[in-house]
Amino acid sequence: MALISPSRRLRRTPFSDGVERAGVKAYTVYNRMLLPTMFDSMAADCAHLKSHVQVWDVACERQISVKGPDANRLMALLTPRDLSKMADDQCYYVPMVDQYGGMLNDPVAVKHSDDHYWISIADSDLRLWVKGVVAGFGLDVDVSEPDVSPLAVQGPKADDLMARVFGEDVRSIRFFRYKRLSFQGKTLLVARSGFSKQGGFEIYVDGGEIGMSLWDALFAAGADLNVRAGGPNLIERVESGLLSYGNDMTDQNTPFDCGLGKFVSSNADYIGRSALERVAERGAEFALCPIEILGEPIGVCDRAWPIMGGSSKVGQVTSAVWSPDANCNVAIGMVRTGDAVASSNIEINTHHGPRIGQIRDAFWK
Ligand code: THG
Repeated sequence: MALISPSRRLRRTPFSDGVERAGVKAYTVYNRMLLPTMFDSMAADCAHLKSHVQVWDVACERQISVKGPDANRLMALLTPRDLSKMADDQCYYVPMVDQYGGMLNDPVAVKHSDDHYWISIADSDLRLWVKGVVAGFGLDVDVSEPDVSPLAVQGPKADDLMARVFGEDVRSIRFFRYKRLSFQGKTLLVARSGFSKQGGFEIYVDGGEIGMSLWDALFAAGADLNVRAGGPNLIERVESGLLSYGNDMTDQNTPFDCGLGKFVSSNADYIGRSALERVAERGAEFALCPIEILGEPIGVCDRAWPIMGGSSKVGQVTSAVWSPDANCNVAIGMVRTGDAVASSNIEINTHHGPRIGQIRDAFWK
């Protein structure tokens, strides 16, 4: 593929200078912002992530701030997940659906208080939907995109690196909880979360001006930990079964299709509830599955690859990559549940040519 033309519409981040200095090799575009995806090779970045610590510019995980007396009511309308027990220092993975039960986004919600949340969004224009819901229901909530840019610190040495910059307090942050910790006189929200299964933190950098001093401080403190710049890694993500909105699911899928049924509460009262109740009754149409693609390392999956069961299409592969650790091509695909394909071989019409695939019952560990 040719290069992407830079322009003002394609937003830089507070960390872009550091990312460039670290020798970024590839970007993708996410929420109209640059998202670095590769620094060495995909495989080398993945191996490094699994044994050391990386700093990721994930500023493109933009925050939608919802603030006002009706914030709790708004959040409850937006997601089928029950938020009634969510604490003021907690983050929740929250699928969001439209009135038909179709997935609009799969953000992380960060609760400040009953009248203030951040919605840390995946790649879709969720803010417009949120504003529409506020208008339609006549809610007293202010919706904005603040200047808040997440910087992730991921990998097995993340605790050690973070403790050097933010103090020993970081070690006691529990999974999907946060603490407010100070850096150069500013208080930043630091959560134990992130888009990898290697462990780590996300720092919500409030105010772009301090972005580069934080970036530099992390690299200065972590030299002997072999800290490097990184980004969400396709190999690690597919091995771990972390879903990518727009790739693995769209508004044509319900949370049940995506294996996110455990986040659909039967107590909650949200937009799309009756649609999802009907789906729950009759069963999901699709199932998102780990799929092994046999044969040589496969090229990138930049369009849906039809999955054939005999002469009929039974699904599609939406993410695929060679995994050096699994020693096979690992993939994620949506397969029609009515078809008895689970144990048998399937054919995948990749745009690199046809391949045999096997549906697996678990992701690669
Ligand atoms: N961090 C933050 N914002 C984000 C992402 C993130 N916004 C965009 C995108 N990533 C949203 N999607 C996901 C998908 C999975 C997870 C987080 C965000 C995730 N899942 C865990 C899992 O599947 O094991 C935990 C889910 C749970 O049990 O709560 O972490 O990464 N700020």
